[in-house]
Amino acid sequence: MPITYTCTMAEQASTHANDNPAPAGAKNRPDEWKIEQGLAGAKLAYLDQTGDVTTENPPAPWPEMTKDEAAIKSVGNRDELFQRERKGWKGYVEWEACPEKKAKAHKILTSQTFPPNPEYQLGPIPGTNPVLPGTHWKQWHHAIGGELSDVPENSWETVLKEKHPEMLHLLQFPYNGEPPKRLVTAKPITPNSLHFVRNHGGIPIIDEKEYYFDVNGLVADPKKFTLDDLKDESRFPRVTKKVTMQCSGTRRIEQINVYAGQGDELAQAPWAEGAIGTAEYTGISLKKVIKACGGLVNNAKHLEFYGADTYFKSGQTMNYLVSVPWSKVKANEVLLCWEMNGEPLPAIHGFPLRVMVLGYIGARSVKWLYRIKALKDPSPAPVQSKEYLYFNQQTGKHNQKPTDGIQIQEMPVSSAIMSPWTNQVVLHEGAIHCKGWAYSGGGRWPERVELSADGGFSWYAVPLDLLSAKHKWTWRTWEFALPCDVEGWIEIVCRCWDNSLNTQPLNVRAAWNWGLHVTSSAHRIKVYSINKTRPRTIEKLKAFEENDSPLAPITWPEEFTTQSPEEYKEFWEKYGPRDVDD
Ligand SMILES: Nc1nc2c(c(=O)[nH]1)N[C@H]1C(S)=C(S)[C@@H](COP(=O)(O)O)O[C@H]1N2
Ligand SMILES: [Mo]
Repeated sequence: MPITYTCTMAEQASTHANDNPAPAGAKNRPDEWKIEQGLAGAKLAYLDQTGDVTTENPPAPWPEMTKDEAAIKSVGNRDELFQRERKGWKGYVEWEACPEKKAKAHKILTSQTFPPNPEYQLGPIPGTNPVLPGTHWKQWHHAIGGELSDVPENSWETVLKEKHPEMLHLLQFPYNGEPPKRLVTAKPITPNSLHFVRNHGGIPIIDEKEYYFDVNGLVADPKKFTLDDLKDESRFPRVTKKVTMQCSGTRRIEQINVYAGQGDELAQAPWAEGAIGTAEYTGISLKKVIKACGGLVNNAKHLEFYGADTYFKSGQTMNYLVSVPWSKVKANEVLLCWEMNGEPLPAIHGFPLRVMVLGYIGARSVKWLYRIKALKDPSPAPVQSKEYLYFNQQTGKHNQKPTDGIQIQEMPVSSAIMSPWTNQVVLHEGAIHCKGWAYSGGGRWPERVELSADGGFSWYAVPLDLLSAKHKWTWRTWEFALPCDVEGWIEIVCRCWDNSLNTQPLNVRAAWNWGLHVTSSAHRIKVYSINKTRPRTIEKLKAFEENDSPLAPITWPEEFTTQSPEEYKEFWEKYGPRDVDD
């Protein structure tokens, strides 16, 4: 029987609501049942139980859209204020060296209101691709104008040009996208077009010939470097390394599915398991560049990296700044790279030069690098000091301070199942074929991957022949036929042990945190198992076929008689009636 879907479940639900308007005088909202059941959490009042009487405080409405045109005009000509900084650097505005310019941008951003973040944590996630549009991020760029005017549109053009047509676009702008599950682990090395992308702003388009970056701050001899300088092998030995980069937001959707976090669509993009990728990078060790600048002075211990994109936070504009400790650089674990899988870096991945910090969260691997500054302390800039923090569960909106969070650097051990998918019906012959990845940060690597078909009580180790090759800085992809005798809903769980014998917490709750970072708990999927080696199942499957009745969706009731009256009668005769007489 062919199935034609005409509308989504959410659409059906809303159609029904419109069909049945509330009777006149009724106090219930049309979606009262959903609200009471927590299915429209953003509409719930909060309860204040601190007084004698409990009060209900409905959620605040978003402020009215206002715009103080005069105030904005008083800032001056935006095309002049925020004009191109450097010849051949499209979409780059320097904020960090220009406090006055920052103040003017702040005035523009605070003289008007912008639309809210879409509610996608306490309500349904849109079924579109792009999933989220990034409306206010686009509007912020347009509001600043000048060099940022057409950055959102240019960014999307670059996505269409450089990324695989099958990418799942989580956020259109700033662009955030991951490959579909079947392509995440299709190869141990991720093709460039399928590598996930995590952007906090637009994509600067930089002319290689006009490119240079500065090294300054606490170095003996501050210098500028062009790409040709770095490529001069008599000065800098070239290195090529296979590296897995993982965003600390990977698998965030599992945290969102249990409890909502802060909800900024950029900061908390609802990543699935694809915000991880592996590529072969070519470049040089940053340590040699620091040496070429005479080394660090005055007890410098950290290196701050500046990316040429513009990031907006709390009404402020800034460049993308983070830092790593010198100890990491000294160990030759921080590279400056211009090639990805044998090709020049794609624009979207940082052309012409990016930092690669081996074994750290992706956030430290700054793209479109234009400055390196040596500092005594870690970067005080917002991305380093106020984001990428790992809070404990008692810390959140109501009480958090950045210093309550651990700044995330090395990623812990993690893994994920790419096939089958949660809620999928799997017809098998006693083993469910599973595929996935496993990774550990900090230069550790997966030694063992284990799967459980019973929610994590018993575990099977994936035979080593079914794991991809071991490398210090990379993930291992794996596949395994997981023995499964039972039928019905089962929970498949995957966990990894790294070479230090670290493993993963067993439940999302154990590691849930307000920033929704580092979802490193064992990956759990619910699968409906149909084991075709069982005689009754074989028989039943024939009946499904004869009756042209589908196995999926699993929620469809069987449309045929599953037992004959004779068989039914025979059963009671043999085993006695339901209730005994004495
Ligand atoms: N300049 C700049 N560098 C950046 C970012 C950014 O937004 N701007 N995002 C960071 C984050 S959070 C991650 S996970 C990685 C993603 O790198 P990719 O887009 O090449 O996969 O880049 C990092 N470097
Ligand atoms: Mo990230």
